Amino acid sequence: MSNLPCYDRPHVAKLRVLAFGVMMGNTKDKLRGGQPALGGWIMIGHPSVAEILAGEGCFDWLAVDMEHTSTTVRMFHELSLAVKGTGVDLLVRLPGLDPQLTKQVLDSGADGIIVPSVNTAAQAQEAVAMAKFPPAGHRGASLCRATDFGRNFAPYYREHNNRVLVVCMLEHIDAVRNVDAILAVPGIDATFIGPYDLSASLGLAGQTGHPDVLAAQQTILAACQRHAVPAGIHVVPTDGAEVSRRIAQGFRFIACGIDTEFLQFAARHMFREIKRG
Ligand code: 3PY
Ligand code: MG
Repeated sequence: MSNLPCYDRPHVAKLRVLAFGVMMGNTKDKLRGGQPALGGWIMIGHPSVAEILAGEGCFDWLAVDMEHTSTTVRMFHELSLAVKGTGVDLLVRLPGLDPQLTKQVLDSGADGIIVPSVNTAAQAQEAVAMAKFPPAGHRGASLCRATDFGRNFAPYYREHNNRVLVVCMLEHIDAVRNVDAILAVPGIDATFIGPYDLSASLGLAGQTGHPDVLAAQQTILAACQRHAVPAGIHVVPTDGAEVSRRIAQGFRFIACGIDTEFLQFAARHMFREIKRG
């Protein structure tokens, strides 16, 4: 594999131009500065997957999916070790509003949480509260890995509430209806549209390009812009041009595919080339 930074490789050159000069760095700082923060999605819970993706030097963040996989807290801990020192923020998509699991993944080294199906302001408030230490929230304090087993307790505790990333997924038509109330909740660092669940909630499961689904996405995007909360979306099939289009549309917190999709895409692409001769 090339040691060149990914932006110096031909296959990502277009992304560099269209992505407003994105450089790897701190996700939260980029979002605060109005810059796109590009991520990858980890469904295969092996540390090598995290190590390979982080080693590409392109992703601002990687999210470990604990909603739709069998990934355990112990596996997450190993994934966190695999990206240590890379500068990539490691996030967890939780299975739901789960304060216990939130404590465990943050204690193991997660830089933030992505909470699925936030449909009401009360749910958004709980999403923020479970990620933060008192008085802002109710995360418990401990001498866990995140604090370097206590050696870094005081600075970690002091800086955590400001540093932790809280992303609320808006992926149901109820969330679209309540979007202004949800976005009025302080402490949401970004929203994130799940196009599949959003389509399913409209009775259009999987029809992510249906005009009603796109209209719901647009309502969320416009509301995020009104409330100055970075809007996010999951670009599921591997498609750099679509990522660039979403950035141009105004999205800022973007998942650029999934590890499983990257594998399928590369295999299909290769066999297509072989067939073409
Ligand atoms: C969805 O499309 O519903 C998702 O959750 C994508 O992450
Ligand atoms: Mg979903």
